Amino acid sequence: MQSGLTIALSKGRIFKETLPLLAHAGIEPAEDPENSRKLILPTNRENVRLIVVRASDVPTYVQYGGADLGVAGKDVLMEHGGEGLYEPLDLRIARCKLMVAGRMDEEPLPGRMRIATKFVRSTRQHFARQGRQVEIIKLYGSMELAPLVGLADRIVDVVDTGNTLRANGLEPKERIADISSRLIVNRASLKMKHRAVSDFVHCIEEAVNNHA
Ligand code: PRT
Ligand code: MG
Repeated sequence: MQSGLTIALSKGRIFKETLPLLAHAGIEPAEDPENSRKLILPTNRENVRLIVVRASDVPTYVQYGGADLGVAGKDVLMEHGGEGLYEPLDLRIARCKLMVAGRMDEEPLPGRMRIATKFVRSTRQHFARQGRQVEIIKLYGSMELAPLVGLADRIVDVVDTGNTLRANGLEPKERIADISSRLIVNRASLKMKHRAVSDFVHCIEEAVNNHA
């Protein structure tokens, strides 16, 4: 893999929406990760392989050189902090919004709200910018439950259609950021494998513009 490229992706929407962009660059995975237990997927290109990791682990793999490149949501990148990463492209896929949400039948809020979220860093920044004091409760999933059982006053989560909020009697209250997925590159790979990386980035950029 000296001159080859390793690309980190997560299963699900990011994988599905990245596939057409990879196809434009002439890259097709040899197997479908949804039906495979393999974590390293060879492709039709001898010098390109994909690794399948948790969405929130993609920046970490790329930061430490476990992968040369990766695709990660801006929500995930904001939490990671972006150290050691170069972010050359907005892929405009897996779009959603980072929102503050609360109950439709919300009671008057206390002076110091409790916010349940897995997006601790973005939440802290958002409320600090507004000069509002909040207590942040870290969760790893199913945030929508927290305001229903009195664990928190509100939540911060990514929202697409809003169906999950509605199904749980919640509604969006404030928008924190528009989110899309980004191509990220390991800074050392950018230097050491400059030709391969920049050719790949240009191909993907072309694909993004064609899809627009
Ligand atoms: O599942 P895991 O814990 O490994 O990670 P993950 O949930 O972050 O991964 P994944 O694959 O679900 O999401 C990858 C990226 O897709 C995220 O980092 C976001 O940038 C982006 N994305 C786009 C979304 C959504 N849309 C989205 N709707 N990520 C999550 N959701 C969730 C949302 O929070 C809600 O619970 O999907 C649910 C349905 O959304 P609604 O609003 O359409 O009902
Ligand atoms: Mg998920």
